[in-house]
Amino acid sequence: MRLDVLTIFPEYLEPLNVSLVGKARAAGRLDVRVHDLRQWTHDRHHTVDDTPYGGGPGMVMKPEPWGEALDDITASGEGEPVLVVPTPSGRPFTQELAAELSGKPWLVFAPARYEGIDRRVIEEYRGRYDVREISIGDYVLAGGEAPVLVMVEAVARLLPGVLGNAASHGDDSFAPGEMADLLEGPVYTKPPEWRGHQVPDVLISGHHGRIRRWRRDEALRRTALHRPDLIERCDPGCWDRHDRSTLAALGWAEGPDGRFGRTPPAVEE
Ligand code: 6GU
Repeated sequence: MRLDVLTIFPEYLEPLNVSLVGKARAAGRLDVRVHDLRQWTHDRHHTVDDTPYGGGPGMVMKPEPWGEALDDITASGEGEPVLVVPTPSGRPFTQELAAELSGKPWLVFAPARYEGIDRRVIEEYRGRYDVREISIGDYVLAGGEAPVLVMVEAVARLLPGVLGNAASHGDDSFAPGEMADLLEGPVYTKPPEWRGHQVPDVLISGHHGRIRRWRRDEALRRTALHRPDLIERCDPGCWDRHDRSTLAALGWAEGPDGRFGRTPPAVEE
């Protein structure tokens, strides 16, 4: 997979040389190219921003450097890239979207600073490429570089051969499978006792069926506590009999449609 990142802070992308992504690059599975947007400016001050039309606070990134840079970068490869524009007003980045992007041969990231990029840049490339405006969560960052790091890590670990053990992402929170739609529960390693804290007996029991059940119960408890919206959103097919009794014991009420809710369903008069 080829990844290009176009930014005014190339040094912000240094973490792409480290750990999982760094190793994927070294192994030749990822071709990452970071570009300094200011290379595509022509004035002495390498200006990339200007005041907003219509007034208001902050500055807006000028269209010309982005246009010239994106034209050069996209002309330098084969086929059409997916253009990823990180923005808090984009659609949410999810595991599903990470998986979709991991199947693309070429991603070009365009992280902005200031109040964002002149809208005409998105309009221009919408006509030519698959353009995705993506947000990594409901909070506001000062620029799109940290979101690029987040998205690249989520995508890179899904590439074949990047994560050492293929089973490692099977039980990820948000990955499909037996634990689909549940957060991951706690994990333990040796020693069996540490500062008076014990590893749960069931994990040492060797009863694989009971271990799986316990892990699922823990995942359910944690999801109910931290992400009740995920429990409510699950269709009735998510839950087996044991899950239903676990949820009931956690104070959840089963509605007539088999979905669970935090409060008892309203009763018809
Ligand atoms: Cl992608 N960019 C910025 N600046 N802030 C964000 C974001 C992106 N996602 C959440 N907050």
